[in-house]
Amino acid sequence: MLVGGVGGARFLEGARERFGTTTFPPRADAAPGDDSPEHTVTAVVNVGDDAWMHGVRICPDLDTCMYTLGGGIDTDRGWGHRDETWNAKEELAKYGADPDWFGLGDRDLATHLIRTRMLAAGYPLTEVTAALCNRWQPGVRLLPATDARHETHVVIADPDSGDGAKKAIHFQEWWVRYRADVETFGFAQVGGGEGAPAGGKAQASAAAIAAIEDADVVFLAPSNPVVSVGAILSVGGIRAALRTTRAKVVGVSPVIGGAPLRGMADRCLSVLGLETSAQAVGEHYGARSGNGVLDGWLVAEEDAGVAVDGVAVAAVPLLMSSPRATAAMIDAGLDLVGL
Ligand code: FO1
Repeated sequence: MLVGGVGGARFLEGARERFGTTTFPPRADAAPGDDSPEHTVTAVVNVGDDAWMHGVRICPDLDTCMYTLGGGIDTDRGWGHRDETWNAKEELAKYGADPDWFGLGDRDLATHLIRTRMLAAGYPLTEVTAALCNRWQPGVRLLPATDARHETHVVIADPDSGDGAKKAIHFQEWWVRYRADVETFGFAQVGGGEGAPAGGKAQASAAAIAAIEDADVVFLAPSNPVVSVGAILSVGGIRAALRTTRAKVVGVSPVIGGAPLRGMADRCLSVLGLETSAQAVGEHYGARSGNGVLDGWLVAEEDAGVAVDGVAVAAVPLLMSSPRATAAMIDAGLDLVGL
């Protein structure tokens, strides 16, 4: 499953419901050939939202998936801990420490401190994530798409300059501080550095590539097609793995009847000059028989009639109103590609 944050976490709850719990990280005492489950669920998670703030490394989509599946998410916000407090955030603001617009919760801070300490000790993000999941027991494998930096930055008209100068800001500033309500010209992945070949762009982790290559089926969750799924597809090696895996690849439309379910997919699509429709997103992902990544495309019943060259399309209920409802969507995807 290629997933982003809130929508991705909800999709994973359905996958866990449908395929059963995957022990992750694997129990150290697992007896060889133990009664391992018939299926395992692996999520390749977007790291484009990740950011350094106040000296700690924050991984919003990995944390949203981990907290949601581990039962610790704040369900109203869709991100961060429930029962959260904001003392550190308030104290930082009193020191005038930037940024003061990001919701850094006290409980959440512990996750970032552990992650930052482990990264500083040289552990790759894949291993840091497994260590954090030891506590949360999400019931699916959570893998960052890459261990390298691959942040989404956004080119906007600089609100502080009168002459329409442009500047690049981090996705979190665009999303949280400006709510995307600023003239936006494009997205860029800022990456490479540690974990990437010398100065090159971020490469997918071996675990993420293996998860795609060894899969029976791959789903693109109904996450933001630009800054979540798109940011995963832009990691070196991911598209190639999707195009060569023996697994069938099924996408789930994040747009129902011309409107995105949550988040700002419409805003992101318009930046790329794409229409906010199940048709446009399906064509954007494209068919594996062409130069795209899809074998199947699930659209909502409101979008029946959508056709994408080279891609099998089915119109089914797409509201992830419960894990059972999402599991039914997954079954529809399996049927669509003959599994
Ligand atoms: N989203 C917000 O809209 N406002 C916030 O203050 C905020 C803080 C935050 C802290 C930790 C975290 O893991 C996620 C957080 N998010 C917040 C969500 C974050 O911006 C995600 O990148 C988006 O939801 C897109 O997935």
